[in-house]
Amino acid sequence: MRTSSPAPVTHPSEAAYDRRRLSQWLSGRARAEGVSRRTLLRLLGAAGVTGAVPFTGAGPAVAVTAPGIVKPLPDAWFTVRGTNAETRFASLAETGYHTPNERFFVRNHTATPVLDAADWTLTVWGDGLDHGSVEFTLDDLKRFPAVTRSAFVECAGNGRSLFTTQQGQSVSGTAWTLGAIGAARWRGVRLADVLRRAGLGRRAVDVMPRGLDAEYVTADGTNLGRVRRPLPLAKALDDVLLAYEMNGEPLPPDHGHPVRVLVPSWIGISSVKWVGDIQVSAQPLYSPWNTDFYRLFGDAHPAGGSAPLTRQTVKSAWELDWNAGLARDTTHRLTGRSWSGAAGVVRVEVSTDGGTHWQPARLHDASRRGGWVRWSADWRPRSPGAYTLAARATDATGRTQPDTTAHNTQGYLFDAVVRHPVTVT
Ligand SMILES: Nc1nc2c(c(=O)[nH]1)N[C@H]1C(S)=C(S)[C@@H](COP(=O)(O)O)O[C@H]1N2
Ligand SMILES: [Mo]
Repeated sequence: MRTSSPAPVTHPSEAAYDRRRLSQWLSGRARAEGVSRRTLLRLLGAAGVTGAVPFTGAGPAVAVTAPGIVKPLPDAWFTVRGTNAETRFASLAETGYHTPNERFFVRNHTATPVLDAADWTLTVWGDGLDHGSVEFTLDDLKRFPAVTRSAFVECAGNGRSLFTTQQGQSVSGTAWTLGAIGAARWRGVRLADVLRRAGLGRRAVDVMPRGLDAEYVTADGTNLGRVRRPLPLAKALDDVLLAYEMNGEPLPPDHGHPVRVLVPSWIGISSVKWVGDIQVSAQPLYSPWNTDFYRLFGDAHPAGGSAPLTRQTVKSAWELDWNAGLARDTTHRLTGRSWSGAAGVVRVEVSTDGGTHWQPARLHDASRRGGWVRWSADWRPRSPGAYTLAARATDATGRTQPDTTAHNTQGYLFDAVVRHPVTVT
């Protein structure tokens, strides 16, 4: 037997309690007067929490944190926006089709709860079941056939700031540019299989997953309860997963550990993280997330709002910083990505003169619903000055990005062609 210095002894239940206590701190349910945030984050790391998300980047050593996000947020990869972290789209040029877990954007209403998979259970309940509620552990879920699916998760508010910067309109909500999206390989089980095992009844119409993160209190002090949003049964039985792996790793804390809902092609709020229970109802269900939020309100929309939002729109983004500098008389291979929630992207056109002339971009991925397409175009600018790049995608349903998006007060589903400024020197 090899000798080594003795490992520190920690009783397992003590370690579990410490993780739970730290997670309570993360979600604002613990008092820590006199202890710095840095200290507590270090404790989280020591408890094996950030260890699940190894920091392997070429980014700078300085990692920023956002309130309640566990993983490091290096400035080269993220812009912190309140409790959220936006991926810098330009930095995706260094990544392949799938977005590495450590670079994936985070949208948290409150804070990441650090949950122990061994303690976690999923309760399926409600009057849409034939025989009362049923509880599943993670091991129970893993006994169902596993399914792997590649899909993007995109916030409904992705691109929101462009309503203001490009259209001069005011909107409420997090001022994302275009980086509130990432694509990953998700592995898990079909929600349909779990619902059927739980005794799904013929009268069920809606299914509402709910997160285990803290209750969400709005800026004006209204407690909306835990994050939850109903799904129509037809969608729940179609292609929805209960995912426990992301890009081949257990789900990281910030992305829903141990289990999240994954609703391909639909707005991000549908993909409830840290799911703890799912209500199966014989009556339609409502929550703030399908009534006051995630409908289109404003002059261009029905009084009282549109129907609840489901699929994402079509968008394109350049893998370039805003106001990037490019040398003249040099051929630049410019790259970007386009995607749509309705169908795969089949055509991308690009312009280097603000949309006067267009040429087709080369597409580097197959057109696939729920995924994006990487593209490139070569450009050799001849004279210095300010230029406006633009990219316009069309999906297999024929939907093309318009020049402007009709305003809605909460700035959802921006789909207009984005005018991206660059400077040639
Ligand atoms: N429980 C819970 N689930 C959630 C959220 C949340 O705050 N709590 N945010 C939602 C929103 S608005 C989006 S856009 C996606 C973001 O997923 P990500 O943080 O893994 O990128 O998660 C959704 N699921
Ligand atoms: Mo979102």
